[in-house]
Amino acid sequence: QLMCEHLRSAISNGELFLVYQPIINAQSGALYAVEALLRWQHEDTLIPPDVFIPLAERTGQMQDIGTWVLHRACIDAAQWQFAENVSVSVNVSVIQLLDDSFIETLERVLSSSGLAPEHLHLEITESVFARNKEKVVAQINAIKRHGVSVSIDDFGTGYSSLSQLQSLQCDYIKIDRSFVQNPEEGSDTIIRATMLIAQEFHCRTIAEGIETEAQATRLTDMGADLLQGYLYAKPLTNEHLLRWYNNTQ
Ligand code: G
Ligand code: G
Ligand code: MN
Ligand code: NA
Repeated sequence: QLMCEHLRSAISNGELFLVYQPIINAQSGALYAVEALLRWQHEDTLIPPDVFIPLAERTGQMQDIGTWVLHRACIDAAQWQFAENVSVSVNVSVIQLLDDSFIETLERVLSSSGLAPEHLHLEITESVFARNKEKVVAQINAIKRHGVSVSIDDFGTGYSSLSQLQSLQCDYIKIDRSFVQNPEEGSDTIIRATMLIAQEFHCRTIAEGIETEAQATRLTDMGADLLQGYLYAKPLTNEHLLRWYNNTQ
């Protein structure tokens, strides 16, 4: 309860900030996009998003926080000058996605930041399809009409059936790090099946949680288009992202 009240003042107290994790082209090694990840610095404690995002969702704070994230990420991305054509990928909670004002918020954020819509990707976890499927598909279509791309996050861990994917028209499928980091035969099968699904629906694939060269090679050989993980970079502040770019690219 106390934490819930503290979270209510986190935006106005300037306690929220974003870090950015590079997403790399598997073939060229070039920076392709960055994923924005939210952090909450409350007094001396850095509270992880797995803790406060569910709290925000339960206590009616997710819309405000989600709008803050979208706005901050688009403003930062619009000002990046270290590379052209680098997109920002923002996680969107199902609470935001199902909100009737979400598309208006998206339009407002795009126009006030000046970010080109093709440089914004929205990450939606696969489990959203367990909820109000028609509404989810309608919202995704509206997002795409605005020229913004859609990624399905944590793929393989949720509830999508193939028929749901068909009505969905996503641009990217993110292969969950549990499959990337688990070299058992079962995860190989799931990754191969995911590659076939992606090909069939014209989605590009992003392998998450790449920590070793062996994982990078395995996923690239299996057909991953893009790679993300500690091997390339941990999530970085905006300032450190620029430094990382200058040192590595
Ligand atoms: O960055 P980290 O690995 O600690 O993130 C943990 C979880 O929190 C991930 O599932 C990630 O998708 C989620 N998360 C991080 N930032 C955001 C955000 O801005 N919005 C939403 N909805 N989820 C986020
Ligand atoms: O659910 P989502 O994919 O949005 O969550 C991304 C989370 O994964 C972030 O919290 C990020 O910090 C974490 N992450 C990113 N790269 C790696 C990695 O290489 N290894 C591990 N263990 N976690 C990672
Ligand atoms: Mn994500
Ligand atoms: Na994920």
